Amino acid sequence: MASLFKDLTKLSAYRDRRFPGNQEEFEQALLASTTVYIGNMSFYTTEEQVYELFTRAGEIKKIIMGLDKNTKTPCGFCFVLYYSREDTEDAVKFISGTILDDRPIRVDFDWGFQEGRQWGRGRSGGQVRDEYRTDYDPDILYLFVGGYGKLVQRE
Ligand code: GTA
Repeated sequence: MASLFKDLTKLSAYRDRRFPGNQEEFEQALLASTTVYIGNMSFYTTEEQVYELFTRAGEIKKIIMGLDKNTKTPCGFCFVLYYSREDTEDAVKFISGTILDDRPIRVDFDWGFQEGRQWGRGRSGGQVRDEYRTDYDPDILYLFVGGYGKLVQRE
């Protein structure tokens, strides 16, 4: 099947500042990659739930849950590694925007998983984006400790 993702501008709006290469190498990695990033997940979504949804796009090689680097608990993102590029593109095309645990998830091409990328990079341990969040999320209780937004999801 011909790729629908030849236009680089449609590949991903995200640029990983820690990618070890230039912009061209980053774009080439995105075009060839069989890894997707999933964002806007509930902190309570399990690896089994991710498997059940993402296996609809194709056979999964590995799932890596994103974890808060301090608490070592899920913090709202994960990586899914497929065997084939076609399945990777199908995950972005058909699964992005669907609801998982009451949240519309975002599926993005990723340049490839490396050890260390499973940890949130925010100063409070979770994701950077959560520290800038101003909108109210009924599933999340905001506590402000030491000037940085610390997020705790309600039981
Ligand atoms: N493929 O969209 C993504 C994506 N995101 C958002 C994170 N990852 C992603 N991968 C893909 N697509 O491995 C990956 C990261 C890492 C892991 C955790 O998830 O590569 P993180 O979310 O904690 O940290 O990553 P990241 O990605 O470094 O943060 P982000 O959002 O890009 O922030 C970059 C810079 O912008 C920072 O300097 C931050 O201070 C600033 N920033 C971010 N959001 C805002 C905002 N709302 N307002 C102002 N500045 C902001």
